[in-house]
Amino acid sequence: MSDRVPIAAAEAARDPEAALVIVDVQNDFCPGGALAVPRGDEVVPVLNGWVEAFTAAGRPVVYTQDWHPEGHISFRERGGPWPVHCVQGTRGADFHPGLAVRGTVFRKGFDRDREAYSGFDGALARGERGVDPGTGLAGWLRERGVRRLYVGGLATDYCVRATVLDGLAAGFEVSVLIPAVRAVDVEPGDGDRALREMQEKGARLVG
Ligand code: VGL
Ligand code: ZN
Repeated sequence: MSDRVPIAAAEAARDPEAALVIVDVQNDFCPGGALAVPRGDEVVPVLNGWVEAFTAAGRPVVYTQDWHPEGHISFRERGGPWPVHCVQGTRGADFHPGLAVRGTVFRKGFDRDREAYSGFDGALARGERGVDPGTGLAGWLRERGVRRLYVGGLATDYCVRATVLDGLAAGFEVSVLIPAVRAVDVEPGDGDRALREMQEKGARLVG
């Protein structure tokens, strides 16, 4: 963990209506993982600075976690686009070991027959393996007076995109932390196109 908080993070954390949302910084999305995002691990030190700033200021920090059962509909064995990844309780589903995890976890994609890229489709993590399906992200944030979200993580063109667009649709002001996101880029340019789309729909690109 860096001992110096980047000034932008400290400034954002002074906003009493801000929260930090860290999307899917999990082993399977980092180099060596089952669905590795190129240079995905580079977001870790950047995000740790933001976690430090938000924690110090007493602002909420939320982590989303891709959390699939075996045989999930998104897996190739079921005709989906992805290799088996982020299976509940496996090392691949764990957060990157270098990530400072000091906040509240929302899990998503736990329904075997439904894809869920967005953190807003998630549910509050409960215990080692479970979720509390009654507690979703939007309500949890509103209960804490949050109106502005700072979002980083993996991957720009899938779960970051979906979380940002749902956050905007739910009425939050959303800033995307450009140094803290990386794309899968199944097709070259997917990540850049996703960022442009987020911006067109009202997100602010920062950093
Ligand atoms: C993601 C593909 C499949 C993501 C999750 O976190 O962006 N991408 N599952
Ligand atoms: Zn997934």
